[in-house]
Amino acid sequence: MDTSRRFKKGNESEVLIQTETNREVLKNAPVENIVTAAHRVAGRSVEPCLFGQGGTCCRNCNMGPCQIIDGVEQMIGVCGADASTVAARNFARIVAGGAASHMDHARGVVMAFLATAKGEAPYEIKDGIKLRQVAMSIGIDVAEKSKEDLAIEVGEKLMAEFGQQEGGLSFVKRAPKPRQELWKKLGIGPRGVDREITEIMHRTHMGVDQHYENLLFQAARTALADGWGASMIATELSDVMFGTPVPIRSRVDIGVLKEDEVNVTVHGHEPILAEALGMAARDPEILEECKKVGAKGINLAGVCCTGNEILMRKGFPIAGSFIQQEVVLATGAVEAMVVDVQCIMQNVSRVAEQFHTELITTSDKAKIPGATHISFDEHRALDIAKEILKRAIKKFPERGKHFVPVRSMDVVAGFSHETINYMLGGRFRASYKPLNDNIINGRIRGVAAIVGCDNYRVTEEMHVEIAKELIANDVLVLVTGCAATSIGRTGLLSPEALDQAGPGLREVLEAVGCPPVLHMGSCVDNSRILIAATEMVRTGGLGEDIYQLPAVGAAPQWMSEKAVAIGQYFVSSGVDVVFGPTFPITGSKVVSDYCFNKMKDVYGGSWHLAKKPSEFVNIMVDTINQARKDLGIDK
Ligand code: XCC
Ligand code: SF4
Repeated sequence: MDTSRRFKKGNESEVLIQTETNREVLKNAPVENIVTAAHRVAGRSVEPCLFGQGGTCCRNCNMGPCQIIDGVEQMIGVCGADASTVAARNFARIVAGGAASHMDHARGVVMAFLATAKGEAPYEIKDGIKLRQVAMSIGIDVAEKSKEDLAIEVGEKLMAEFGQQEGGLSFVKRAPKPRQELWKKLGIGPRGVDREITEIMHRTHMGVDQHYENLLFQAARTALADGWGASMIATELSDVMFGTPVPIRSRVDIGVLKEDEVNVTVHGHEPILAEALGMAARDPEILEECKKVGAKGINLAGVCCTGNEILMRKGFPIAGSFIQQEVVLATGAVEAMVVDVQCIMQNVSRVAEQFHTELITTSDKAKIPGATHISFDEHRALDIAKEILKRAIKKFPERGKHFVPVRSMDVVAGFSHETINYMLGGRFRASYKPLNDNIINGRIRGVAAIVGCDNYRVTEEMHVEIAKELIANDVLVLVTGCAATSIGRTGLLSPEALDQAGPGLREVLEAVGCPPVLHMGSCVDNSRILIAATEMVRTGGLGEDIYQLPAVGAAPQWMSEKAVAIGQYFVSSGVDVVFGPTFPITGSKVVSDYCFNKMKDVYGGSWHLAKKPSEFVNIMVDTINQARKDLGIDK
């Protein structure tokens, strides 16, 4: 909804704050004049630039910036670039930005994994079974190898794929055979994790690749290097190191902050720092320090995807999603916000300054003025985590007036692909067969993933409305990222919400005690959905390739470049994906037609654009119905 457009500068009464909890906190915050992104959206006197929004502003060289108007001859670029070239170039760079984030995240995970396997970091190889499965899936002989030796071999093999120049990525070989053949035929099999990004930056430089389709193929190749490469590496090795998620109860929303404990929020993405903080929070030395200041302990709560990582694996609560990061601090009850990388708004620093809260940056890649920087190194993870917590403990006596809302909601998270396999497949024979059977017999119509960010420019609770409609229509809903948190706030991640599901879905899930919406983790964990989809294909009865599955994805409030990279790897894997309310190629008719229609012929799945929840639901349900019809299972 474009409500943001109506706001005049400084008209505070028209600031639309999203979520009940955010409104409650900001109304009762102990400090007046807390400014959040919602206020800045309202206060902007200029509307978003239409060229930027539609993807037709080019500033790739200094003859520009050139604003292109599709179809107007005098409004092509100085170099002659037309709307399709500029939109495709910009789109490719968005994918590159998003994919690079996941690649660097994955690199960090592999480095910590190797340090762990060598006994140089305070973590352990928790899931030996998954380690063996991962090793075998990438062609490593597991016989007679110690857990540590095997882990070193796996870590080194995957690490080498970052800088690899030729050949394919190991995990790509997990995809259904016809899919791999299609990628080969199209020439878009990723050659190395990092190489594809460099090539996008090169090809989008002034005067290089000027064919939109060729550019979009490279964007697809880079996205695949993310989904079937970086993100999958991050998820799989994090599971091996920190434990594969199993169903776990916890709570989400700002009310998880505690009156009598030192509140430490951990915000960003990489699980490595958060896991160390989790370990340190239980350390006797730290608990002793807490006692000295009159606190009962450390309350570690997540924000954004770090939250999803430690919720899934350890059951730590989530204090807030992306649109709650400033508001969490506005309670005045947070001693420290510890951040690593991605999705951290610079303004958290200003809000922290209004309280006793210390903002601590930990990645040398991500510093913020006003924050304390403590460089994190996995080799000394526990010592650093303790140092951070001690600083937070020192702040506890300084906590002044504060307001913690009572709001928080029960959730059950931890639906890794292994868990789904096990829960829906039965205790004795884990398999996707029962899920496939229930899709074939129509109790479950299909599967829909709602992923990605929440966003200050979208004021409707899109995720929630879409999820409710889908489960009522017997569609199994999978969620990740901030979409998962925002849906969690409304109770849909709890088995009690099953009464909102349609009769078929309800019958299947009630029998196994699952909630109607399954939390599959953080944004890199979208790779779990790729594996689950592949398993459904392999199990049989639903076609030979992913594009045939009655499955669909959506990111209705996307904000970050990562969401676009994720969307593109789903599309290139054969899944129809719905984004909105805007999409950064609409300034070019040719590229729009290519992404929204022709990609369907190329990949079996394409992009779709929707604005309202009902439009999302219609496209998603139609996609599922069409797939059922094509499979001949629609009775
Ligand atoms: Fe960031 Fe991942 Fe988006 Fe949330 S969903 S706003 S990317 S934290 Ni990933
Ligand atoms: Fe303009 Fe072409 Fe330079 Fe882009 S590359 S800024 S379209 S002249």
